[in-house]
Amino acid sequence: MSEDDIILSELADDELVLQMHDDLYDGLKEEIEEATRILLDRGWQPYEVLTEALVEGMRIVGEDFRDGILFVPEVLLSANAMKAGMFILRPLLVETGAPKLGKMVIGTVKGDIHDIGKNLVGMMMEGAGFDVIDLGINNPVENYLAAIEEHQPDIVGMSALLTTTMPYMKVVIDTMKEKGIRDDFVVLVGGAPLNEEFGKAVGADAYCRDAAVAVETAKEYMKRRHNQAQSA
Ligand code: B1M
Repeated sequence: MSEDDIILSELADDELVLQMHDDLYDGLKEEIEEATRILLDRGWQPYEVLTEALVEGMRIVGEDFRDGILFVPEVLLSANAMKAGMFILRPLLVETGAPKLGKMVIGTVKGDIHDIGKNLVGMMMEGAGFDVIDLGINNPVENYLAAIEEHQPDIVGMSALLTTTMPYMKVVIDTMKEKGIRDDFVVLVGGAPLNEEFGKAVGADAYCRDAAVAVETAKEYMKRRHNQAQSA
């Protein structure tokens, strides 16, 4: 060990979080795992570690990716480091013992391989008491239809991170309309380039800015469905 080596466990919380942003930027998986565990041991809530250390770190990566300072191979390493941190947090976020609220099918749309945000939404939804069927990435409309048929979810969730793939959400919703099943499900959409207006334009029930909003929105719609069923 050289004199310059940083001992993560000796850093104060705020320094450690900044160090995690650097380590995520540098794609240092083991350091991210170690620091994630340290923050948890210090009593941080899993959601705080997720948002303040990991998601914020990835936001910084995204800026330099956009500006041509980082390239795909480097960002892939960052993504792997982030996933390693999320892997540690997952059981803590998922196993809350919340009562079952409903079922969601979620996937990233065709042409798009970004899955970190979608995975995060899945975890948070599970933590809130939803059964989640994760279709993974690059899903053509047929995959959504097959999963709808097989699992009969309450909610269909779609994720897109590219301006070139987000219009595909309309393909899925239009196909659901053609088949006469659109109104049987709550359709929620999300992903960095989307906004409220886009969600309305493609015919989704709601656009969800982040995973926490997705959970709140899903709960709200489940409450409405429950009330409708009772008054029918
Ligand atoms: Co990509 N990429 N990428 N990338 N990548 C973006 C999206 C980009 C904005 C970067 C940039 O230029 N600043 C840009 C898109 C530009 C655009 O379309 N206008 C971009 C590009 C261009 C590309 C490639 C085309 C690059 C290339 O090949 N030249 C290529 C495309 C590949 C493809 O999909 N076909 C590509 C590839 C990659 C990697 C493979 C290297 C890697 C993905 C690894 C992986 O996911 N396994 C990657 C990454 C990591 C990013 C950035 C840096 C980070 C994305 C991320 O994970 N964020 C991203 C920059 C950015 O977004 N600022 C970028 C963290 C995550 C927690 O946030 O995904 O937004 P997010 O999810 C949030 C919300 O959006 C929301 O909740 C989540 C949690 O709070 N949400 C939902 C997301 N999905 C939801 C679904 C819901 C509800 C809410 O359903 C109900």
